[in-house]
Amino acid sequence: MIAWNSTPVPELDGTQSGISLFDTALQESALLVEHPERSLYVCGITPYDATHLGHASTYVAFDLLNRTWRDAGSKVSYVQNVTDVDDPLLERASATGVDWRDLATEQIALFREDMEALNVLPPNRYIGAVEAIDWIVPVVEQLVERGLAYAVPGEGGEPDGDIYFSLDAAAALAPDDDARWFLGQVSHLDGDTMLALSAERGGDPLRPHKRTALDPLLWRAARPGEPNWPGGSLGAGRPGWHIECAVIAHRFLPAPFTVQGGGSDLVFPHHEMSAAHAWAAGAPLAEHYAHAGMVGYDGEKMSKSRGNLVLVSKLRQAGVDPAAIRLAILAHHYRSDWSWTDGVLDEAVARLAVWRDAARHAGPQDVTTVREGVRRHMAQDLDAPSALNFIDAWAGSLRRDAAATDGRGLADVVDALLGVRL
Ligand code: 5CA
Ligand code: ZN
Repeated sequence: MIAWNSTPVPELDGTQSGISLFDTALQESALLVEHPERSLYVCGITPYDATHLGHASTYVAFDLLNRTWRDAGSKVSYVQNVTDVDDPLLERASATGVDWRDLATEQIALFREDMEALNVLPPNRYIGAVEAIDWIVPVVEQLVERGLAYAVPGEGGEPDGDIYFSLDAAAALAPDDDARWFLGQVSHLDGDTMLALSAERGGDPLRPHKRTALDPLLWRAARPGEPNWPGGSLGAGRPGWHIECAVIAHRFLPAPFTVQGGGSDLVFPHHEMSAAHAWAAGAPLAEHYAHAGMVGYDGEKMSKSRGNLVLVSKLRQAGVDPAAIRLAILAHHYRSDWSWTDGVLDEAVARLAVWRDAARHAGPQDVTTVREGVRRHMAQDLDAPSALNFIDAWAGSLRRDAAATDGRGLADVVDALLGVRL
């Protein structure tokens, strides 16, 4: 699948160093060891709805990590998926009477435009679930052969042959291996919370005949009216959600890769189960797990059913400068949960105007001061709000009689490190 266009990142003097990042699995900030190569997998969209501010905020968060690594001189391999076949997409398509493929194609196109407008650097590989089916099937077949996955009989008119992953079998693999996976490794949740979240987020803990309630689906046998693909010894069907990301990540990135990213709604079950699948299939998933906070609207969860989605494409159509949208997102720490309001956008518009004006009066010393100040804050768990405050303070104390410049030096710093175009 084609990603979106990349805008060249301005080259800056000096380098970033000593980057720390909060790791969900470790439950504390981890100092990332210096390395010339970094690898990142961020869970992509399920394309049944246009990009809302929550999605945008998650991709901007990991774009900051990408930019910070590049600023440290590392080469970054970045992979993102698109869940272009899954229950929510099929349900939305049939509810609105459109072909699921057309719905996905339309929403992916809009997402690309939104990402480009927000100056989010594209992944090196942008891979759809449908494209990945031929790679997923042999992995699931191998799990079945090794007794790590099993078929569940259908009931009440459902077909036989849905394949589930055995969490108990995976947890029992190589118990002496320090890098082994165990349930709760990523999320650290208790059993009741896991059961509740599994039911809420695409799992089926109540399905009869599973070995344990949390066992996730690896392969869904073909049903009438649902798309399906050949599955070799599994029979026709389509892949489960967690195996999609585990297989795509390991096909294109080292095992383990540096950071698995996504919104905090993916900690459990998605990243817990992807980590389990990867481990059972042969290698740990990621060295670190990082999660962006959830964005709501005026204090409520942003959701289609509440009718309160703030769409990036709608804001752009209304003439809002995408740099202001990005700046509004950056005013909140990537790990915090926050709410979009009109006030948040107004503040960002005002801040952008102040910065643009100040940039034209920035001399070489100002460029160095801002570059090093922003670098210092970004190295500490991508602390963009503090970086923004630092630039505000610099702009506020700038001598207005300073000779005017073309503003590029300062604009390059803000673009390279924060992705905001002045
Ligand atoms: N396709 C799967 C991931 S493999 C998926 O979760 N798709 S999604 O379209 O629902 O979400 C896309 C990304 O946006 C995910 O990383 C998700 O964690 C993040 N996300 C979804 N809603 C919000 C929100 N309200 N605030 C912040 N991030 C969000
Ligand atoms: Zn994913």
